[in-house]
Parts: sequence; structure tokens; C-alpha cells
Amino acid sequence: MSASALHFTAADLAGAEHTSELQKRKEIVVCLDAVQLGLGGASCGPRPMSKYILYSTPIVFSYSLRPYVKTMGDLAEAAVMRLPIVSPVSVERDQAGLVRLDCDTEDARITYQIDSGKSMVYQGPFPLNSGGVVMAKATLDDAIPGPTSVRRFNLLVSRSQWRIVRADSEHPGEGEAVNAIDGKPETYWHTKWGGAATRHPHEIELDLGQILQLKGITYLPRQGSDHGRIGRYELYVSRDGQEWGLAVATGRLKNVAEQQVINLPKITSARYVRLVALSEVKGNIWTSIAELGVVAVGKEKK
Ligand SMILES: [Ca+2]
Repeated sequence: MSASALHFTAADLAGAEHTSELQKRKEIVVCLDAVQLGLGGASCGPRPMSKYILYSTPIVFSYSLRPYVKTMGDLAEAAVMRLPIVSPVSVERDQAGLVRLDCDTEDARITYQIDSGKSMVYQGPFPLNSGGVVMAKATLDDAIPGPTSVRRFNLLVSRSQWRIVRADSEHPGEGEAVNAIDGKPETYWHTKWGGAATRHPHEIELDLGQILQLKGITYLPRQGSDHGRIGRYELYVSRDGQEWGLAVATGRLKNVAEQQVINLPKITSARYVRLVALSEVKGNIWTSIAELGVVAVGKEKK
């Protein structure tokens, strides 16, 4: 945004080819520009590329005008206004499924909606085990309301019944398969390395303890090292651990430390998950996983 205060209107300036043609007005014309058009390839040549051309569209903004006297000190300093904007609301759900809303602005009033339902005043943590979209914002008298925070939660899946059915290889004392579901990002499943290492494919099979409507699985790669991070993969799911059918997803994972989601082509009822690693991100023969998780929309409907 830019501002100017001149004895000319924008039309005066556009209409004059040389500064000598400008007739100074008595009034001072204040212009507030939300955006400005660039000069283009040359100041008197071609216009900017079409993607940079500006069009007249409604823009909403607010501004304030304040008198200035020299005793206010440096103009640039005096012009700075700290607007009373309410902080955004943080939306967090804990392991027990309780959602907590918090705002850094003291005494702010937090309101929220679940799945675009009725707006409610936040009075304390509320359960949301089944998942949903929480929208929350905070307000305070005489202050600009904070932005709306939006957070989507999936079904909270208890891991208490989870178990590793099998893993084709694990490195004792470091890379036990159970490390892939212990909830700790710093521990990991790692196939044997050194002289006893075997080659791909490597696989790990998980029993979720109940049939869930699966939307996908989450894969947190090993942290702090890319050794064993999965490159190409195949994902299988099964209701009973016996019938597996064809892979529901195949692809290649990125060599990053962040969690990645492997989506199923459609929501599928399953209790067992098998992830097969076909390669490692750098062509090594190991596989490692810091954490496996699932994205589920619900339990199987009876
Ligand atoms: Ca772990």
C-alpha cells in the first residue's frame, strides 16, 4: 500500500506529458493506493505482462488520519500505530480427545463452531473424539477481532489395542518394529544393517485391534537421518489379516523429515495394514519408520 498528499489529482498527473504542464491546485489531494501498476518493459514502452496488469476490483481497508505537530518527534516514528488486534485462537486436541482453545489476548472472548454448527462461547475443553472441523475466533471490546482459526480433526484412534503382527527384519537394540507405533518420533523401526542386512522389499504389518473406516495412513520418517527412509512403496489393507487383495496405494515418498500421508483411493474398512517398502530414498538396502499412524473417519458401522 502507498499514500501520497499532493496538489494534484491522479487525473492531473496522468493527463500531463511534462511537469511544466501541471497546474498546482490549492487543495491537497490525499491518495491511498492499495496496489500500484508496474512500469512494464520500459517506462514509455510496452505495458507489464498480462499477469501483472491490475483491474478495478473492490478493495476494503481502513485508515486513520491524525494531526502531526513537531513536538511529536520523528514523523515516521509518530506515524506508527499499533492496532488493537486480538490474537488468533490456537486449537489443540490432546490424547484424551479434549479440544482446548486458547488466545494470547487477555480477557478475549472465544467463540467456536463445530462442523459449521451453532456458534458457542468457549468455557472450557470439550471432547471431540469423533472428529470434525473446529472454527474459532476471539473478540474483545474496542479491538479488531482476530482471524478465524480452522482446524480439522479426524477420528481419534486409540492405539492401546495396536500391535505389530510382523516385520520382515529388525535391528535388535535399536530398530525393533514396535518402535514404529510407540508414539515417540525419536524411536524407529529399522531393518537389520551390517553383515546380516537383507534387501528390499521390506514390510511391516499392523493390527489396529478394530475395523476402522480408513482414509489413509501417516508415515513419519526416521528423524535426524535419512537412512532407511522409504522411497517406493506399496500399501495393503485387510479386514481379517488373511485376505489382502491388490495394493490400495503405490507410489514414492519424499526424502523429508516431515510426516507424509498415503491416501487410499476411497474410504476402506480395514483392521490390518501392511506397508511394503520397495526401495530406500538413496538406494540403500534398509527400511526405517519413526511412526506409523492412520487417518480414519470412523469405526465400522454395524
Ligand atoms: Ca517411534
